[in-house]
Amino acid sequence: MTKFKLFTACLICMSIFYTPAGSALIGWWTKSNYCISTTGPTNACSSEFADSRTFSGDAGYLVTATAWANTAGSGNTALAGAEIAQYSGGLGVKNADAGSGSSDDDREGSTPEHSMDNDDRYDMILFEFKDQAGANIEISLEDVTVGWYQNDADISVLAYQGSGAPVLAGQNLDDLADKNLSGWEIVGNYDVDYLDPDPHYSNNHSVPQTAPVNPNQISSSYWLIGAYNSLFASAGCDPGINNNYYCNGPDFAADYLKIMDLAGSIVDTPLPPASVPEPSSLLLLVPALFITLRLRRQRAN
Ligand SMILES: [Ca+2]
Ligand SMILES: [Ca+2]
Ligand SMILES: [Ca+2]
Ligand SMILES: [Ca+2]
Repeated sequence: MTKFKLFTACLICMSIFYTPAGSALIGWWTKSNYCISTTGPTNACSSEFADSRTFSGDAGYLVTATAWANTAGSGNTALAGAEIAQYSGGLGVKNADAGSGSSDDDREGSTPEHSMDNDDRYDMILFEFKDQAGANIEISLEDVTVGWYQNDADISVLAYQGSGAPVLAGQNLDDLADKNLSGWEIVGNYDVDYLDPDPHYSNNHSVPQTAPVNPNQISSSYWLIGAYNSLFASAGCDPGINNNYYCNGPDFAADYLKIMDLAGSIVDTPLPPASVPEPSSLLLLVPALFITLRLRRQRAN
């Protein structure tokens, strides 16, 4: 066997034993036929408000959704859990300040504030991604689809980069914008309705609208998506999206929307070492095989 043939054989050997880890685009749908379970007041995958909802995605991957809003404290500066509802157009939020008092979130929980909105409070949904066995998996989020909105559909997206699991209860809303304080990184603010040909801001819109997000391919098991919040505007507008209402604050064009689909790539994970040799180990084998061949030749001579 010549050195060239031996080297070729080693390359073939490496190609057999080492398969580069890849990524696959996975979709999750927050629709009733993908709903697996709920917790809270209702245990049905229906439109009632619940504490959490878990959905299946492609290949059995899971996502659990919980709702949050800045309803804690006298100044509504900190986050508290909210109820999450499921509609044909996607997920909505009813926060804890729903009521008709002067300090309440008026209309919250009824149309259009049965949705995730930024009228009076900032509604948000936390998405936690897991594999089929329930272990966390890291996702690079790529698309967010809104299945229903009224008025406007702008979102703020954050990804958790801290250690352990994030604690949102009592988290100061201002601190969320500071990665050093909260562990949350601002991924960006997106105008989901930017392709909608219907410009009427007061109408209901039920044609799904999808926005590409996360151009820097940040990955996390925990994603926080909220109705647009100017606190997170330091990331700026998404380049190429031109909407006069987008960055002028939510008051002029408040956002009322339901999240229907998410799509993202699963971040590469190392292959099992027991059955698949590390590439570095294979590279070490190459000189070893040359030495073995040379010793055999010397003995033969
Ligand atoms: Ca709401
Ligand atoms: Ca509201
Ligand atoms: Ca918009
Ligand atoms: Ca808006």
